[in-house]
Amino acid sequence: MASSTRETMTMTVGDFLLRRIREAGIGHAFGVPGDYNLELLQQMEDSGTLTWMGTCNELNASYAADGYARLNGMAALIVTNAVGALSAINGVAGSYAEHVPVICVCGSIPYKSMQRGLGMHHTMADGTWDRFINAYAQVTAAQARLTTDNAVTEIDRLIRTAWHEKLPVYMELPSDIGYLDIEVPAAPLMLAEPPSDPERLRSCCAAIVERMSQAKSPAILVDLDADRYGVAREIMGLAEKTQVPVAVAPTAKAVIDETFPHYLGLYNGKQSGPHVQEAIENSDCLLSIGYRPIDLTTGDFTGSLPASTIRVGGHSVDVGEDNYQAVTLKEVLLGVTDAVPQVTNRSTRLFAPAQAMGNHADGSAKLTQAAYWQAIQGYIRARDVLIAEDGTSYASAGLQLPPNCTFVSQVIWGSIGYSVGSLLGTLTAAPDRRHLLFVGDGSFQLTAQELSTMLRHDYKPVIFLINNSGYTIERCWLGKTSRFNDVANWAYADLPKVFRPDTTARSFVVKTVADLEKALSAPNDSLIFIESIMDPFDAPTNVIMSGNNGADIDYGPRGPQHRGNMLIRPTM
Ligand SMILES: Cc1ncc(C[n+]2csc(CCOP(=O)(O)OP(=O)(O)O)c2C)c(N)n1
Ligand SMILES: [Mg+2]
Repeated sequence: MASSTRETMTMTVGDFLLRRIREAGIGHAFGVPGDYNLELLQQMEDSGTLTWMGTCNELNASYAADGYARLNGMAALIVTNAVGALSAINGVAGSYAEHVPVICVCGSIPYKSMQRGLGMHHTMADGTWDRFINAYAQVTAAQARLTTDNAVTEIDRLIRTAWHEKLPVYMELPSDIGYLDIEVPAAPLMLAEPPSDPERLRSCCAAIVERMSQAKSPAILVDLDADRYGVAREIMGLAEKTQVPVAVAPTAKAVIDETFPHYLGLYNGKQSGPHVQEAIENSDCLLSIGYRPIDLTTGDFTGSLPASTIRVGGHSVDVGEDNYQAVTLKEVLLGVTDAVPQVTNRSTRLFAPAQAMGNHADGSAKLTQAAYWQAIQGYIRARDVLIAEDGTSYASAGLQLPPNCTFVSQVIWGSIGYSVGSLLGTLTAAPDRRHLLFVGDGSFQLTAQELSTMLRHDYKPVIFLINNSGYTIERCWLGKTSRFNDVANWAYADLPKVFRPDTTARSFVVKTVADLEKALSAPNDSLIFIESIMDPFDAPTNVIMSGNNGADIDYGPRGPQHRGNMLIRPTM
């Protein structure tokens, strides 16, 4: 029987919180237990509301939650007071930068201790309790300390804020109230965009349609909000009807199907293909969706959008002097598509699709970055989930992806080690898809333990690890031969066996093209770990260029990069 919205029921604070998280479409929670959250974890285990995904540390849990949310829409992270919360804060800040809605629940010190001023462990022992919620105020969209009185309103407010803003939120659950009964709504949480203001929507769509209909060279530029607000299909519908080319920022790779006939490619200032830069920067009607330029997505500030760009955000639009509030991204796209005249005579395919990869020369030759990416291009299948780490592994952004692939990377926040934790999250969110991780030795060392959690759950990703004896991307920036860019050499491919002695994982150490081809032919019936040995000074040209430019931006004209042989330079 459908319950009216007024009906209430009795439930504990903790059970209600878990119920609401489940109703938000989240099936798992990542984190590490601690005495201040154990009672909540016990409620989770007793009720079976969520599946617990214990991780080796909270930083990895925060990355896993981020990866999970990118595929699932939202995620939950459960940590303990201060020590857990602060370990997770880097990952949560990354979720903020990258617009990923993660609900962080921190089991905190009991109210009794706050009221009596008792010194507690996991605090500064000075009777304070506000420091960590204040720290989280810097990196989340909303925060609350739950009470039996505010739990019903605050839990819903925070979950709705995360969903609506596509940003993380933080709530503290003092450990002595989680099992107290409160009256809660019987009706489930409904997450839905409020409809746009009808007049603003009409006027906004009319203004965009007018501009588009008059334009000679309209184009669309897509950033990651298109993914977070789930409007890729609507964008492609508009592009199809108007035959308008669509480029994506590096932060939105694969959000638009790369085989879509109107797909142009990645827009990254001067580092874009010339046809992409031309189509975007000289467009007389550019529609940008959630665009947020930074150094790494503008070819180091070598590109700029036309002044007349129409800027469409999640809930507002700028067209020339006019600003439209209370218009949702999806309704704007649908409204424009509906009203805009159909176009049939614009040239449809604006660039030649990539050539099929030919056979490279000598199978016994030492593996190079060029040969590596060429071989991997042939390995990618439709529906793969690719997770790309910072470093030379980010060259995976240059792969041409077949339909329905997902590309996960932390282009803006760029915290190395992210990809390994994130992979645990993507695997958990989409267990029926194939997941490929591209990571370097240096980055892997930050979060390597999470491989054990993947093996524990019998996950079967393919892990491509480049062992180039250190931080090659940093050598392109500064310190080509400096000791600070070296790392310890691990037996990476042996780790599955270390982390799970009875593992059936297939491990390969690859030194030549032929070795790599053999590893790539292994069946995907188990975790595959491919460690590729490469030269420390071998890097894709765009990684080298980006590092060289980055050094000039970071250190200026008097910087040490100008001394001889201080950084890897392109070999022309
Ligand atoms: C948490 C964090 N610490 C430091 C950095 C700086 N950093 C960016 S890339 C990188 C090196 C990556 O090395 P590796 O993963 O081995 O990649 P490759 O050698 O293939 O370039 C470092 C140290 C960072 N981005 N994040
Ligand atoms: Mg490396």
